[in-house]
Amino acid sequence: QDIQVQQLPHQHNLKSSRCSKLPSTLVGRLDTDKNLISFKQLGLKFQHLFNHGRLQPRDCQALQRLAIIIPFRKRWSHLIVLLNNLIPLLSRQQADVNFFVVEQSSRSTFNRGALQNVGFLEALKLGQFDCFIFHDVDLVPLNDKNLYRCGDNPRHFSVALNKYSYSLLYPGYFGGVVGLSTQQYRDINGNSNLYVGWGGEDDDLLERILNKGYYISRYATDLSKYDMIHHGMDEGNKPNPFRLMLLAMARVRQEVDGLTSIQYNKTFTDLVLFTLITVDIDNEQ
Ligand code: GDU
Repeated sequence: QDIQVQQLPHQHNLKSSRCSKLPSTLVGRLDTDKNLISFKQLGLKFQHLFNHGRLQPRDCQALQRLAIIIPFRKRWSHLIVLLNNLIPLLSRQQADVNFFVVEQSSRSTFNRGALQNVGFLEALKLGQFDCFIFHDVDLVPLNDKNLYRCGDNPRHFSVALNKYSYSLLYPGYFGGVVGLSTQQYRDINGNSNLYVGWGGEDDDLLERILNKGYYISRYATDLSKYDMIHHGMDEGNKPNPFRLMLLAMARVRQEVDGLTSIQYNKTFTDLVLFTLITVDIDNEQ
């Protein structure tokens, strides 16, 4: 059942000049703040930067309007650490952002690709976004010159993870944190909805991108470092035994499996720093 949600306001005051491509507020290399504060403290710490759930630069007009989509279930402590680090970083980048936490209800096996599709479709009902950044909840960027913006091709941001000694897992790795413009994500028909459980959906996304004639871009490794917050295997997200079989047919299914075919029910909760979209996914579609 849909709950009526207020449209997000457009730019709340007209700012004369465009923000700089490389703001002077950037500091470069960062350490992760792993302190576990409460959501209330988080809200109090950052609410002055937000207007109706939207983080915006004060004195200039941002270059792009971003939606950050976080696929989510039962990782509240990770979400706190992520927001506590990402909000000040994006503020220094002079980004214009709304955060959408897309939470899968506990009834079905986790489906990261489908959650990302829901985030994209629902965000666009609430505002006009140029750039979508799909962001795992446990990855914290370690350099604020890792600019959260979309380009002519889809971008892979999380290239070098502490877990893998800051080297790329494999050349075609496209998991973790990725950015696609609204047009790019539409062109590829989003993610596949068919990867139920852990693994494969990120490789499928790359297949869809390449099949539509795009390449992937990456920043230099030094800028693309992330801390992965330690976690074990989650309940309801076992490795998907069908993932390689699905991947073999990724390009064949692309037109009929994705944004155009997803079925779900959702509810919204508007919070100070993000919109929580709780979703029932039909994994049998
Ligand atoms: N997630 C939850 N709750 C869960 C399971 C997953 O919130 O119960 C979300 C989180 O955002 C999490 C993301 O899904 O960060 C990815 O899940 P995992 O962290 O369990 O997976 P990995 O750490 O192995 O991540 C890698 C890539 C992911 C994705 C995944 C395969 O970094 O982008 O491709 O493999 O599904």
